[in-house]
Amino acid sequence: MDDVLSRLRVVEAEALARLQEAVSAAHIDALEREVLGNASEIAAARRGLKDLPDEKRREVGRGINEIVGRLGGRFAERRTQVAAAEEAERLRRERLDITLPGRGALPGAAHLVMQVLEEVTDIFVALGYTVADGPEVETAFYNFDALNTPPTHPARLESDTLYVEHGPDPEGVLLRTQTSPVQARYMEQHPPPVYIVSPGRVFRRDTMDATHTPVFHQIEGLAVDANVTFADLKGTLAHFAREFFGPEQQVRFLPHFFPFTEPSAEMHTTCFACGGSGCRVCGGGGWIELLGCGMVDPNVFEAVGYDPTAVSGFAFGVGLDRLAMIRYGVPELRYFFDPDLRVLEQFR
Ligand code: 2NL
Repeated sequence: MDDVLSRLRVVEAEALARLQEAVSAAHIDALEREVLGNASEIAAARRGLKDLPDEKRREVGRGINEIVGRLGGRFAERRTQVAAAEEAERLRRERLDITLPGRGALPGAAHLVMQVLEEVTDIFVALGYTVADGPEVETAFYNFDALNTPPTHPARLESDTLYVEHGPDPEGVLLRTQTSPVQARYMEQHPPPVYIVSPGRVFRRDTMDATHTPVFHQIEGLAVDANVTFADLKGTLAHFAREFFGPEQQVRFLPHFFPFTEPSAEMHTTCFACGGSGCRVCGGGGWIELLGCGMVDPNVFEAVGYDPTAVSGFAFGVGLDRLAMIRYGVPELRYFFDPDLRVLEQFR
């Protein structure tokens, strides 16, 4: 019966050799079932013990136990090794090289119209003006009535103004067509003196073409104080033209009409491209129309609760999209509303 144990030692040696080759927990489990499970030679030898004489049974039994004990130890050892190797492999596979430079977001930039908006705002802030803000959805009162624009004025037609369905009056609520309502609200809330600019988005019912978009941007300014004169208007707006286009700028004022100012004027400035001799930028005339302006109509002061005999003021409005087009030679207003990076990237 010695041959039982010598056979099992061969089984043990083979099992240990194959255990060395096992490279996964699954391999080891399968090998363990094969070598130590119910169908194994070792299990069969155990079952055969009962047929051996006492003396022999003890000897072979001890031998089997030793073999099974050694194998158990080696299986446990190998399991630890394989688990460590699997963990090392997982760490290698999942390794992140945090020393690689990141992909980094591309630096963005303010839209060109917003750059111009801020630049113009800053020119007036430097003169002591305050920036005022207000709603884009307005009432007809602040957008028109308070600004001396009569109910019959063509600007109020549905063909020109975008109305919002809200409340009983179909023409009571609208998208502001200018930022003047901000200034009317401001005067209502603050006693004079007032020195404010109101930059922002405005809306008109225009079909889009090279020079019209239903959404555009404007900055308006308002100065109200005792004894503000047209001379103050001219000095302030000439300063603006020189700050924005350069110190050599000349300006001229041409009579015009706005409902909210009297007298009213258009301000032109000498062409920054040709200096006034005439070129493609100014259309050959040497002058560029920059803005509309005038002395605040007394009716506007009445509407906001100011005493028109105690104060006077000037106001102006500049189209910012147009200003950006002129200065940067953008041929189409529509480019400003196009997310084309070839346009936007030029103005970082
Ligand atoms: C233009 C003309 C203008 C004003 C806007 C104004 C505001 C108040 C009172 C009086 Cl609260 N006037 N704003 C005055 C004259 C012209 O804008 O062509 N804008 C693009």
